[in-house]
Amino acid sequence: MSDILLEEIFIKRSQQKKKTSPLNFKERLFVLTQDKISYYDYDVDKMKKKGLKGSVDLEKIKCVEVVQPEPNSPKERLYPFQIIYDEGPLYIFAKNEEIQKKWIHKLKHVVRINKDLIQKFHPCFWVDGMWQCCQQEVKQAMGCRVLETKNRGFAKGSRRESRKPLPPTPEEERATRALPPQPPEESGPSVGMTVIAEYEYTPMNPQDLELRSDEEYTILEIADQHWWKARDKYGKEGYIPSNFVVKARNGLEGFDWYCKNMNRSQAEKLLKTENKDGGFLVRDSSKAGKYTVSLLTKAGGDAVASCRHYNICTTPQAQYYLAEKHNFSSIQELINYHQHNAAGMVSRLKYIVSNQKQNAPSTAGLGYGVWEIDPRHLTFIKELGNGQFGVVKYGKWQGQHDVAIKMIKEGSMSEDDFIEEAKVMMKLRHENLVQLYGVCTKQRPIYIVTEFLSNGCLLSYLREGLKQHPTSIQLLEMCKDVTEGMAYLENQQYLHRDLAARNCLVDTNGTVKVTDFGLSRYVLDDEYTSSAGSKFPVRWSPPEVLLYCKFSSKSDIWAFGVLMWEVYTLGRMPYERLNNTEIVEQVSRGLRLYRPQLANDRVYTIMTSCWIEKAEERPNFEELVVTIQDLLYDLQ
Ligand code: 4IP
Ligand code: ZN
Repeated sequence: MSDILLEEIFIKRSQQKKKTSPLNFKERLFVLTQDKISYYDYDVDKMKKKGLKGSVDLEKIKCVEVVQPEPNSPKERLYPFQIIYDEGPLYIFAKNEEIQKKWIHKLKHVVRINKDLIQKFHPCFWVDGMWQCCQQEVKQAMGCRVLETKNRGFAKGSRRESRKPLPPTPEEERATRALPPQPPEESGPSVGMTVIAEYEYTPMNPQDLELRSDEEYTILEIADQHWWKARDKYGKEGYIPSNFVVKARNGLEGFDWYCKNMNRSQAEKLLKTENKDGGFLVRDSSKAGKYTVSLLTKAGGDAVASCRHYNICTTPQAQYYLAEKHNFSSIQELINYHQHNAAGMVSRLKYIVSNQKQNAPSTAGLGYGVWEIDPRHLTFIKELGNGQFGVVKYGKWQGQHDVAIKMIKEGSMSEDDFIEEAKVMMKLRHENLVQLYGVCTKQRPIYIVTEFLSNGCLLSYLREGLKQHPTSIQLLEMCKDVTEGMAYLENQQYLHRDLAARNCLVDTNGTVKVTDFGLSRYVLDDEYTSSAGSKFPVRWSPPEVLLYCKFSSKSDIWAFGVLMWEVYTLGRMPYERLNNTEIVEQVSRGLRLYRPQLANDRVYTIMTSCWIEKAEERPNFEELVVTIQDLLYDLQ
């Protein structure tokens, strides 16, 4: 018998497998194991499990989701969820929201490797031959709502099956076609769309348009993914960086307290920097589509401040509330109320903390269509260090934009090849990649101009830069940042070839960004490029690279495993006691890095999955993002 993962008494609605089956609700003991969810008759007085009533094989499950309770439900049926499998939905009612969430989360986790997961479900019950949500009358009709969180996941060490939803059966197609058109799903940018500026943008070129934060703009042209042509409210037109604006979507973008894309540890960091009692912000929760209020308190006059995080909960009637049930129909009303009333929280929300204005993201290049930079527009402020290609300096572009400038030592790089490649690199843009702004190629030495990150290189940051002992969430978030940037590169089919903590940088918020991707191809130094060379990253390389120079996205994965080990050892040197020759020999014979003290088993399992001998059995970055996200979710 396999181990019990969860056990709970729930109310279950009869599944009415036959048209004549009664509709009734029975209390059953539910038991979740690795391969089944089973329900039993239960003797309440003796608290004893009796006969097995039914079960569902986990591999048959296609979806697990909440259900909107029916209007006027009795209080024991306020927290329903559904397990959809080939027989239809199995409706189960939890006692409270916490148990409901716990089971849904666990079930989603165990079924995420299933191959028939669906992307659409019915948010309401099937009652009397009709879906209450969409009035469809076919029980098998395709769901009318898209899942908030995508069904994605993977099985470690095994090949992942296709995640695509099954094509609809003819019956499902017929059923959906008879319906009125569905509300449009989340769509990409389009001409004519109205956006709101999240950041100020001062034109860097005559063709650019100034952005004033919180103002609306109309999109006129999307010829380039990073630079859109837009019109402001005065009718002025020009190019804007697409990542400075957001589609008016959840209606929160205009509020100073809303910090989109901010995670828990960044929020804590920002609140602690401001260090004001009652300082707060609203951020996206790690659960998609949800929001969290992060609040700093110096309760009891303590000098040491601490942060509290409150999830914004929703009632079945789509009302919002925080700690106690004071319900509001919008998040802004809820925040407004709690700015005046603590109502269950450690304090009221006294002081808005926002980073929107100070930290605008990087643009793809310095203005539309510009990649050759005039060196006269650069000022050099201080030396940051000495890299593979020579000196790196911190400076300003046009006297105001922070930049890092790599001055390429002559003879260290195959420059013509690199200059060609720079045009491709300029188009790579992701929050977790250090942005290439442009190059100065008309003089020698040539310069590479990139985004500047104030906290420097991740390796030194791990060794000396962390002010306090890092929390497990912080460490994992650093790793997650890297996987997100790398998943983007992987998606663009771009290899890094030298991923390591020394090739990542840390910004003011503690966000980690990957840098120097693909650059190793232009290095003119045999010690660095040949796997037998003294500068070759042997400690970050898998056996197939060490033995046959076979680079692939899976060799980047191996390197990521080593980087993760560097994070969890706070910057130790991998295989400290061995020299390069010994490493080649021992790693090909199966030696692996040990489990760092700060890494628990789940974290170490991720590392070791990156070091599977057979490259094709290692996960890819997108899968790692999901695994790490799940782990983070469990930690919060
Ligand atoms: C039964 O009603 C019970 O509700 C069953 O639940 C249910 O089986 C039957 O549905 C339903 O007819 P009576 O007790 O009035 O006979 P349990 O097995 O927990 O006792 P499910 O399938 O929901 O387990 P049908 O559709 O199987 O008949
Ligand atoms: Zn429906």
